Parts: sequence; structure tokens; C-alpha cells
Amino acid sequence: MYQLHYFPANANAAPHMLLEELGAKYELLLVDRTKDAQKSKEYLKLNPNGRIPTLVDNSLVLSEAAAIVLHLVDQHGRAGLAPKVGTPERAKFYQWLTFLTNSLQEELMIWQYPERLAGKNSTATEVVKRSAEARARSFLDVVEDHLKANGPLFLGNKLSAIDFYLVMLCRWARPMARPPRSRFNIAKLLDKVTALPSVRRAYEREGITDEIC
Ligand SMILES: N[C@@H](CCC(=O)N[C@@H](CS)C(=O)NCC(=O)O)C(=O)O
Repeated sequence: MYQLHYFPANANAAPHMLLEELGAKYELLLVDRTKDAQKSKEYLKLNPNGRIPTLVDNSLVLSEAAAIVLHLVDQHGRAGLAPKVGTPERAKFYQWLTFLTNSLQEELMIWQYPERLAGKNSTATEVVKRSAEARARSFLDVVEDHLKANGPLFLGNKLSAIDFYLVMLCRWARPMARPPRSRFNIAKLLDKVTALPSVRRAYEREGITDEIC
């Protein structure tokens, strides 16, 4: 049985939706960020970066949401939530997952926490926040164009783990001046994926009862 260390709607959400969609057996373990539990001595032994999520799979302790997603799709290959290894489709799956985690996710983190880069200077913080939002916006536009040409999901009609990843990031991005949902094709994907019972169950188990994204 897997153990997923989580905090509601944090970077655990994509692995969590995937665990539900796969019908895998797992236990949820709360890392209470309100008490800085992600920096506790005990948690740092699992995840020296002090960040959420961490997946425990028997003797394997894995951090980084995208790595967890890749591990889960490989462990449950028959479920078909990622294309077959070695195919061009799998390569595109890597491309989009990396783009989401490397580009969009990082920019959203800077937008949410600009003071981590800008320090306490409020003018600098505002500049960093606005620049990060502009970059995140352009990344979302790239996703929108891709979905317009190839949708309704990242891999056409085939549901894959990257669709869950986008749902997670779009929830975080809701307060943006131009929220993800204001784009027609992203909204279509979000409607489709958040209607899945697996996705609803994952957020409900994390205590999220409002609209997902
Ligand atoms: N690259 C990491 C980022 C994880 C991350 O930033 N997690 C946030 C929650 S969404 C966190 O743990 N923040 C607490 C902190 O930075 O102290 C991943 O994708 O797993």
C-alpha cells in the first residue's frame, strides 16, 4: 500500500487524483503546513527539501510530484494513463509533464510567493509577482493553443496523467487576473476531468468541497 504525504490541494493533488483513478490502495498522511510540519525533523528525513508531497512505496521514498506521477503510471502500466514507453506519444507526454512542472508550476510558485525572491521590499515583490503572472499567463496560452489543435485532452481523446496535473495547477491559478478557465479549451478540459468521480473523490478526501478549479 502506498502512503501519500499531503496537505489539501498542494502539489500532492495530481498524484492523489492518479491514485484514485488507478484504484490503487493508499493511505493519506497529513503534513500540517499550518504548523510547519513539512520542516519537522521527522518529515525532513523523508523529504530533505521540506516540501509536499512525498510518496512512500514500500522501501521507496519519492518526492517531486512529477516524479511520483511518472512512477505511478509505470507501476500501473495496464491502466493506460501514459502512452507506451519508447513511442512518440510517450515522448510528447514527457514534454508536456515537464513543461507543466518546470515552467508553469514554477512560475505559479513565484507568483504565489514573490517575497521568496524579492524579499520584504514591497515594490520589488510587486514587480516579481506581476512578471511571474505574465509568464504563467503566456504558458497557459501555449497549453490553450495545444488543446485547441489537439484536444479536448492533452493527448486528444485519451485521458492521461498530465490532464490531472493541469487540473492541480489550474486550481492554484484561479485568482489570476486572467484565470485558466477564461480560455475556452482549457475550460473544456477542466470540466471533463473534474467531472471524473476519481478527481472528485481525491479532492473530497483532502477536505476540498468548493469548485475544484
Ligand atoms: N517541485 C516540488 C514542489 C513542491 C512544493 O512546492 N510544495 C509546496 C506545497 S504546493 C510546499 O511544500 N510548500 C511548503 C514550503 O515550501 O515550505 C514538487 O512538485 O513536488
